[in-house]
Amino acid sequence: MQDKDTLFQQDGPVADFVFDEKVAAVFTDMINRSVPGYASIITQIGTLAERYAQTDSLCYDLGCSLGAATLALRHNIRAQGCSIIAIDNSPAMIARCQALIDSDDSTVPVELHCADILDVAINNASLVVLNFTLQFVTLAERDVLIRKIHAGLRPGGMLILSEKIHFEDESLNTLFIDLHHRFKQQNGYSATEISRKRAAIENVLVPETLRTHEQRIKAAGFSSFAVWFQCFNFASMVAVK
Ligand code: GEK
Repeated sequence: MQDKDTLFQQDGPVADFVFDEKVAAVFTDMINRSVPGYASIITQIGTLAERYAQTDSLCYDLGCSLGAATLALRHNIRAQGCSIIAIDNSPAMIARCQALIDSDDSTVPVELHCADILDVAINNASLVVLNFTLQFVTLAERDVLIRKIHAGLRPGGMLILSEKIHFEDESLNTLFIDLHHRFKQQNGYSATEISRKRAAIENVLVPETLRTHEQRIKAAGFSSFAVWFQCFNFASMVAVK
């Protein structure tokens, strides 16, 4: 059962954001009210899985949280012999995710692991999803992770990368941050909640520009790259090996 996110209504000092039990308990409400286009992105991850999941291959959901993308993969994979590996390093997320997977009726096999995505081997993959996860990986480790994903993908395999993004043009950057805050306000967050969440996440979530993402993806060896979704400072990209 998911609760309403009221985590940033409290007074007192703001600690760095962590994916603990309190966050896991409200995560679905939090991400839907905070990330413009989140529900559409999840739906279209399913559409891409229908097309890109290959026979006898693996689909990875890296930083799966409660498994929204995992479930979209599970319900749309049509290829025979395909299974899903979902990883998150938050025990609270994995426990809740396992319960949601157990109560789901699809027969596509799902393996859930509580682990750091930097430590997990990627092999025989036809689809890898990083849905708002790379932004939490340190800048120094992002290149290695994207190269590992490229190496583990089959030819023709796809990476789906969704991220909060930064704009080189400072005035546009400010505009999109403002519009994002307006989106959160429209979804019922108060100005205090928005500013406290911003302070909590500032050192934890580090956005990069679309240009940086494209350069990293091309440098890793992907043959094609496109932004397929964008709303303000949130974007989802695809890259094909
Ligand atoms: C969704 N993809 O609903 N290793 C494993 N997990 C990690 C790591 C890491 N190094 N760093 C962060 N995480 C999901 C939403 S949320 C996005 C992803 C957000 C996990 C972290 O524990 C959290 O569950 C998830 O990545 C990021 O489609 O909260 O903005």
